[in-house]
Amino acid sequence: MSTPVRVTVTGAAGQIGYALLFRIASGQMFGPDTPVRLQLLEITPALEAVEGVAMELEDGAFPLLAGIDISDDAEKAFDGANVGCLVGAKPRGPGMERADLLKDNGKIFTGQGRAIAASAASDIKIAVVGNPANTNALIAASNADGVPTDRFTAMVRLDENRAKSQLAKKAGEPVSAVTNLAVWGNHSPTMVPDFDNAQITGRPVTEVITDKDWLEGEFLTTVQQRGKAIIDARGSSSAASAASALVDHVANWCGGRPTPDGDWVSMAVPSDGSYGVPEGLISGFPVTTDGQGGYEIVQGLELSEFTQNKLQGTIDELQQEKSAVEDML
Ligand code: NAX
Repeated sequence: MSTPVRVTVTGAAGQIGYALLFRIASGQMFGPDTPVRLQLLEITPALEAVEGVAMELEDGAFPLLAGIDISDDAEKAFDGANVGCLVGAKPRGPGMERADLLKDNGKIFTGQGRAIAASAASDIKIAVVGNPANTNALIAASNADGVPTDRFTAMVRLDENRAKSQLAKKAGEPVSAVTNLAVWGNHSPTMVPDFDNAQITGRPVTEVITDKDWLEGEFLTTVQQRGKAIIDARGSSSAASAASALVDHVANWCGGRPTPDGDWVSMAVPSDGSYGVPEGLISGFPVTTDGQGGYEIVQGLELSEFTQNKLQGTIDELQQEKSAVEDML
């Protein structure tokens, strides 16, 4: 057996944590031959709850689970970590403005950025889920002196998976037939699922689904509003699907499951200026991954005027979020 991958999961006692940890322990994130050590970070009042989750993990008797550490101290939780899943964040409370949420959660990510720089392994890779995910990733990256910025990513994979499943349903095809689906921009209702470049059974989506009004209307709004629809139906926010998307994100990036040839996946990564996204913003892009920690933004895609306009809207939002937290960068 190889050396265990050390995975820090923040917000480990939360809903997503509960759906995520068992998937990691069972080998779905890093493959069936890679042991994992889980390093769980929670706030002090949630430590007892996280102890309970750890007991259940033990009771799973997972052959790949090499150990579990629990802490409310970020430096300890990131000690020697190879991968960080930054899930923990405060939910938006009643009457709370988005700007307040940005500031409140921003403070969490300045501290965790510093802790990552201080104690994580030199190959650390970070996937941020806690909202507002893109801007939180930017804050963490800005506070992690000495850690290359391209190690900080945010999750838009749930949006990709949601978009794929809507297209598959409409086309009457299995979801595996939908490929090359990028989600551009922010993980928020301004996100842009790119049907211009996506394919179904190897053909352009726009050839298979000729109902342009549906693509530009219902499809887009269903994907953008899916989180709210789930809260309305379930009474709490998406958790298992978010955990599943995070498994996909990390597995493709550094868990030994590279992007298949000719396909791409969506990750929010620091922009290099591609497609007019200002350099440094952490934005959803189509990327190819090697499964070993490398990724590249796919170049040369053509965007329709419709998609280009939507992309500008989500970029504007990312820039506004960045301005609101400028003092934390
Ligand atoms: P929960 O409220 O169930 O869990 C959050 C956990 O984070 C709690 O246990 C809390 O104690 C912990 N926490 C708070 N501050 C912390 C800190 N400083 N250090 C460590 N832990 C801390 O929320 P859950 O449903 O698990 O969602 C977690 C985050 O994911 C939320 O911000 C949510 O908005 C976000 N989401 C992001 C998605 C994405 O696609 N990027 C989709 C799903 C989800 O909505």
